[in-house]
Amino acid sequence: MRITAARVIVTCPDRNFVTLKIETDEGFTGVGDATLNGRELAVESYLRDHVVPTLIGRDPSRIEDTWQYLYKGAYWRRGPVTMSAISAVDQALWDIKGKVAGLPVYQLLGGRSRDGVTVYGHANGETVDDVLAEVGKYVEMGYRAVRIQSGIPGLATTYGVGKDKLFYEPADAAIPSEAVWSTGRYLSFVPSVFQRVRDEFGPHLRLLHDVHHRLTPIEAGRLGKSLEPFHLTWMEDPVPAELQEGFRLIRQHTTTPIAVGEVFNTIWDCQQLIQEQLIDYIRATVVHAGGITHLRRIFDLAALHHVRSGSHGATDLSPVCMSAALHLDISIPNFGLQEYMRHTEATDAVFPHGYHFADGYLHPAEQPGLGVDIDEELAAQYPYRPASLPVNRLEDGTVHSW
Ligand code: EZ4
Ligand code: CO
Repeated sequence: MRITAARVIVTCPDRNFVTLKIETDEGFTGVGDATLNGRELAVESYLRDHVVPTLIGRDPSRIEDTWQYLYKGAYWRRGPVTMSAISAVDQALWDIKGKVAGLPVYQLLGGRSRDGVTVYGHANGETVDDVLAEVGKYVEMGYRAVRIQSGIPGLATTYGVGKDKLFYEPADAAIPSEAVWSTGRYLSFVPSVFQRVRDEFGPHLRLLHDVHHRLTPIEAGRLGKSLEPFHLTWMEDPVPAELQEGFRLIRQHTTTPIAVGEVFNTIWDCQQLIQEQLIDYIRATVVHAGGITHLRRIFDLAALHHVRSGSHGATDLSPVCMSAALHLDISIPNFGLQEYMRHTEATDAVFPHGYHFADGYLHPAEQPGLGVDIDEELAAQYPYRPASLPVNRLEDGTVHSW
């Protein structure tokens, strides 16, 4: 079998998505997500201008070889643009392999290790009362785990707290909007939010919180310690993670579990974090970390060191990525938790998929391959709209990290 064509499709059904579709001479097709929030067109060009011409005539069954060819052959290794592009090819080839075999991809990965993929939803609110109402809705829908984000008194807006509920989208303007951040106000307020959630929902609902890289290690240690009475499942992205050994300091100060890695794109970004057991959950996901082939390698390293998976699953990861993630989640031995921010109806219509939510779990598609496709005619009705993630500043105007 040979690859005869590959197309990069950019569409904006309520947000931008980049999708690769590969065709073969035997009629099998495969899809891969290549969306990089706020930098979509860079990946589109990388694929269209540099990758697609090398795919034509290639044997689609050679997944590992194609991965190595694209990773090593480019000379310039790693980085989110490169790795999202490689990921898209990898997903599409796994999709094709599954269709050829007549099996869902999770069967090719060793079959089920569990009955369902436990997911968490996002309960966001401007006030704690709003947050409590949102948590109630998720509990009602059957969720077993909920991420808690609240507006902070004295701050006009807070990243992670959106107006939309089930599908919050932080990329809101062509030129980045700007927000003001105060670590002091944040650190003194957050424990009171969790106190109210535990008072109302009891000890058994799994709770999470995302710090979005905004603290220093010692501040993160203080936050983790102050949240210990509320026994979170995880505290996410407490500090920027370029400095992997920085996590040692957080570890010395708190037993609150740590999750990190939604911005990681290779195993080299988390090798030390995993090998020194400085984290509990690795949040790398299929689209940004080199596809099923590379992410499985990360999860295998994690399994050796008692680290479990906790893949990113916000709305900017398309239903194609979510489909691929679920095949990995259901099959690996060290699955932890999967983020699941639902997509809008328009997005779901452009990407018909076979996975479904029931009773707090997502279940991967049972169709051969990934069990997801792109409706190209519908996609063409939603042209690209420039949208960037916002920039964060301290009260004195200093640019601060997410
Ligand atoms: O900021 O997906 O855990 N989820 C998150 C998300 C990310 C966006 C970035 O594109 O942190 O809201
Ligand atoms: Co996050």
